[in-house]
Amino acid sequence: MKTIYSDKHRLRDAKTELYGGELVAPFEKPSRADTVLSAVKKSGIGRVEEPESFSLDPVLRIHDAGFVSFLETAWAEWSKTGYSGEAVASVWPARRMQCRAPRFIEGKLGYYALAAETTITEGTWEAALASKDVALTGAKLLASGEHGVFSLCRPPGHHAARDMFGGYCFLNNAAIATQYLRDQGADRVAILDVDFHHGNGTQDIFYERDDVLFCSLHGDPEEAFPHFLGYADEMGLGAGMGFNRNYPMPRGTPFSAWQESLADALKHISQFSPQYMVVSLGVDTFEHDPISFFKLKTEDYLTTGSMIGALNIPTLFVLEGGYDIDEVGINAVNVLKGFEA
Ligand code: Q9C
Ligand code: ZN
Repeated sequence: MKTIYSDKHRLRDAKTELYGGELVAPFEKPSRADTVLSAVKKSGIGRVEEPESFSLDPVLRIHDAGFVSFLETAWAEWSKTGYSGEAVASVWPARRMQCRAPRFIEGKLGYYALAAETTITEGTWEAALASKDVALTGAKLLASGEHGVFSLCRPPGHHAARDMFGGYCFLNNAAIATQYLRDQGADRVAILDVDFHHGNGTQDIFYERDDVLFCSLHGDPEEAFPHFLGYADEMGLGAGMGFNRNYPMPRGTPFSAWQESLADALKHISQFSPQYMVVSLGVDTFEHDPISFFKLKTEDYLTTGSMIGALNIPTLFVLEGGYDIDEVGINAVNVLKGFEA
């Protein structure tokens, strides 16, 4: 299987994340991609290729134009205010307030942010653009006949909605790749999100559609980020009713239980008979992940990959989370190896 990778991910190198009331060094950092890339190279699963550059058109099929231009100019607008920290939201259009984007950057940040842990820094936009190129290049290879491709995306994407960033995400790489596959002529695409966190952005983007089935396995939003979406009763809306499936699971969930949710999601995906599957591949389900609470072990990722592979659907793997930097590479690669076996 080919891996698509760009060094431009390094341009996303924030110094701060709001965590537990402190500004800490971000969990989502450049070394994550280094670890995954070196595990890919060591495994011998296939070549590593540079992405092609795509225009903003496939981004604008998913994201709001005002949001895209906000991301493009946010750092420049923030830095000219004279603030010395990184650009960060601190005020929101909360209940019963006006939900419209004001002129000043501080207000725009609150309007377009869904959470406060994720700052915008110099280079963030360029890295996000490269990350979507990594996803789109993978999708293009899939459309031209590859059976499996790994898009080593960084920054991740599944928390980003049509007009919101946060949870370390700016552009929704998996959603952009999915829409691209639809636009290349596929009638049905399934998205399987196995990141520890609910893929709120992806769910929201496709919630009223019956051409994209979204299934997400994640920490129960009662206890886990993003807290305000990801419940089991969110099944889709209008034409999309029945095309959204959530599998929230409690603290301490081991692979034996997680695997049952995976099997159920895969059963529904198989019944949907998609031409392509996009896997939002987060490995923050790992037992030693520093910000999550599932108990998957390294060998479980092989089983996960082989269960996904058993569907025999052309599949794009898009990297999302996974923060225990010693193991994130081997765990992600184990999914790919299991898929190919
Ligand atoms: N106490 C992804 O995995 N903060 N994003 C969690 C935990 C945000 C995760 C706080 C986690 C975002 C792509
Ligand atoms: Zn995650």
